[in-house]
Amino acid sequence: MKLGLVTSNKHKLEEYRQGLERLGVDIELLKADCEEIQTDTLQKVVRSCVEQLKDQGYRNFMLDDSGLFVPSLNGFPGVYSAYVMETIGCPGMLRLIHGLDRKARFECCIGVSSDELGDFSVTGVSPGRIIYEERGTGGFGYDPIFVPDGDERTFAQMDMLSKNQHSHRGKAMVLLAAEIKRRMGNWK
Ligand code: ITT
Repeated sequence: MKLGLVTSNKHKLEEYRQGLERLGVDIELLKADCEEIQTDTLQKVVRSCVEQLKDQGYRNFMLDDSGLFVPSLNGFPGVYSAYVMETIGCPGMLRLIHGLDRKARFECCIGVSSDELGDFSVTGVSPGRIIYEERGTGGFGYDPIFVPDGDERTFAQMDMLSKNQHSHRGKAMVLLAAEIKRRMGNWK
């Protein structure tokens, strides 16, 4: 099965290829644009993008919207994670959380629109904490400051296979594979 991945982020493309190709899903980059609406959940952003792309005539594609949610900041940056990364980055996040509880979670909502499978979305969550300084050089975005529960390494200190085993995106891919199987009956 082939799905186009709509993203401007080459790291996401690599993570999806690593996670999904061994499950029999071929991922190719699909260059398309949707306007990310300002709303309160990743799921609403994803639904809106899927609809916009379908209106533009695209078919058989997937995309994700992801974010870092910090309960002691009332869930911020959450749906504003891209803006916060562009403006203050990891150093700014470390300043924002200074003196507060460091519990955090990453969420990844994947939206799919497929002739064979129909339209659906799945959401993966990775609970963890924000550490005190940046560690590691791998990955992207908030990876150097986030340690998932059950590990001592940041995502930026993991290879892609380990990140996919712990991450919000990796967990969303497991749910995606289960949903594909459910919708296709005989799909391995
Ligand atoms: P798209 O073109 O796919 O939207 P993006 O990088 O803008 O690429 P998101 O909107 O999903 O992706 O991500 C919102 C922010 O959260 C952005 O600053 C990312 O760098 C960050 N982010 C998303 N996934 C992440 C991950 O796995 N590890 C670290 N940071 C991540």
